[in-house]
Amino acid sequence: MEESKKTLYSAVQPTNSLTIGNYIGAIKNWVSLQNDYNCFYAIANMHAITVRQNPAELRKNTLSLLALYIACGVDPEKCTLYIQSHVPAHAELCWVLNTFTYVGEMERMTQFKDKSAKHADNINMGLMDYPVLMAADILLYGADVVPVGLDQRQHLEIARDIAQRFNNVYSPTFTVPEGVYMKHGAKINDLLDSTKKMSKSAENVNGSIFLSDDRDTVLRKFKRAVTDSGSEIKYDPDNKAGVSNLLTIYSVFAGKTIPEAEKQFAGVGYGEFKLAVGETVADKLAPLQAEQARLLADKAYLDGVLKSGAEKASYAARKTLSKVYKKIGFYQI
Ligand code: ATP
Ligand code: LTN
Repeated sequence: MEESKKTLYSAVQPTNSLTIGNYIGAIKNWVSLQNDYNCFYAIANMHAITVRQNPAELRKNTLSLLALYIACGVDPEKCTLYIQSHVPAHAELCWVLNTFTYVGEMERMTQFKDKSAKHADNINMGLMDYPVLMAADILLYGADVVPVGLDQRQHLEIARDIAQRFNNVYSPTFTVPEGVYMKHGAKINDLLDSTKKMSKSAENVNGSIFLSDDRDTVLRKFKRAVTDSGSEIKYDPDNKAGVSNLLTIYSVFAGKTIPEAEKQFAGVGYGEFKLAVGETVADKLAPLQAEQARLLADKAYLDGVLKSGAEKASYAARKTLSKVYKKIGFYQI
């Protein structure tokens, strides 16, 4: 761990299988940033239980997600990879930060409103407190930057507000984090409804490409993807949302810029274009899936990564928490 490097924090919830939206909006950037920052990448299982989970599935998804991080190129030698619940300081700081957060502002959070509508039978306190736990995650490690998809921007803003509020009441304690959003790809949309973000818990699985999808499934889903009534393959998110979404996906998976992709598909029909996007994505997913499976077969290795990750994370988190406890007047022995 080099002291001169800035700190980066991010996490994904171990719910369902990840989509290419999660990959493009989050994990892919983690890999490119890991050499320049002191990185903490967590598996947010405490966030996951804000929506009811099947215990066996949650356990399985947790290890799968770790294997996926590594298969995608996140290097456990360079980064701290750990499970959120292995570091109790997250829950402890969350409690303190709760007293710096207003009920009204939590009720106004878009994700809370969306998830409350979707899970009307279980609008629990954790769902409402989700952004405060996320603030605790970030602030515990003094993160300077947080790479996430655009859907998390509101949560990041609240984390900044909470940090500033605390710093103003006491003295500078928390680093105020910056969100890092990609120019293209921070919001990959549903293949069947370009107004919605692609989500791993979408009702219609045909709108999402899962990283675990096999080749035929990938090709079939792209074949059905919505385009528009025109015929030109041009990046124009306002007027050609479906085509622009496919161009973004293609450019990321093919390692090309959007103008390069536009040039390549000039004069090509939508059918052929969608097949090319599907094939490019499927070609990239196959080795990733194979590597994930290889890693999952080596549980001792994965457990070792988690153990050392939890130790490193706990050490950093404890330091912040003890500073906070001192400032707020908790008697320490
Ligand atoms: P869920 O549907 O279960 O709420 P999700 O697909 O939104 O899950 P998260 O675990 O909430 O996934 O998000 C993990 C990361 O992926 C976050 O950084 C989030 O911003 C990013 N992300 C999620 N969906 C997209 C998307 N469609 N486009 C770009 N980034 C995304
Ligand atoms: N809420 C995030 C996952 C998450 C996270 C974090 C992201 C939990 N804690 C801290 C960045 C920083 C999501 O993507 N749904």
